[in-house]
Amino acid sequence: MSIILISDLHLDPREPQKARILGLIREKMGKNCSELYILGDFFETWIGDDEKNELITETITELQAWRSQGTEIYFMPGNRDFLLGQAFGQKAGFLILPDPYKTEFYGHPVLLSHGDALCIDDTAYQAWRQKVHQPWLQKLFLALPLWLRRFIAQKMRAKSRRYTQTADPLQMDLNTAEVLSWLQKAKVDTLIHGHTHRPGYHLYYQDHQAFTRITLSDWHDRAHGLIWEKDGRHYLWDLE
Ligand code: LP5
Ligand code: MN
Repeated sequence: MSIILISDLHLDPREPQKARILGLIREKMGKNCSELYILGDFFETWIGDDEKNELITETITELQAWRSQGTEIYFMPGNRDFLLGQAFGQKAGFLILPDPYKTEFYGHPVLLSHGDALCIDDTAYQAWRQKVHQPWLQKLFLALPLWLRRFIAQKMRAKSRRYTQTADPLQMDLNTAEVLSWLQKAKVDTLIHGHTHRPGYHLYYQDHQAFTRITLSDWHDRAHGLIWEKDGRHYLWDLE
């Protein structure tokens, strides 16, 4: 048995084939997967649980298929789909996790996060994050008609695209001191996150203790994730 972690699929109604890859993974590895963790930015944007399109319907069907194979699904919101709520969680059959979330994989404590809250050097982003996490503003946004929400989300995406093309990549990465502080506070040695689209293992050593930060990849060109085996081995994989 194993646990699978994925993030940053950015499922988009304009690219329906991406949702189908989830089906391929299920056929290949689903039977041995007891838990599937989706660590944010599952959707390109999420403007409310009342949005309807073919991609959303297909995704619900696909996640139900995972569940009927015996996989528990956990979802943590990212910076694109933080408006995803209980209504959709219930339809899709997953549990929504807070960020960060501490759990154990076969006895090994791990901390899970989307990762954006740890990018504290990106002050423009953190200012925006603080604003859009205010409950009153979210309530106001969710009360707008769908066409207007779609329009605003498009504008936000365009602004973000312009910003990320010119901002310093180092400044947009996770801040190491903040990562270590989260890990020490949670009393765990391993952080697993997405968001930066820079997959890899980062090792740190502080106060006579080793820490690992595992970064998941996005699904820009193909499916990626992390497999955590029952015997404690874990590795990043690519689905060709
Ligand atoms: O997402 P990505 O990878 O491109 O970049 C992120 C940061 N950007 C964002 C913004 C999102 O992409 C926008 C998603 C829309 C969600 C759906 C609608 C929800 C509305 C909620 C209202 C309550 O997260 C980017 C980081 C980067 O990661 C790396 O960490 O740098 O941060 C920025 O781009 C900073 C910008 O300053 C963000 C400003 C965008 C909003 C501008 C307002 C436009 C309003 C238009 C109104 C008509
Ligand atoms: Mn993200």
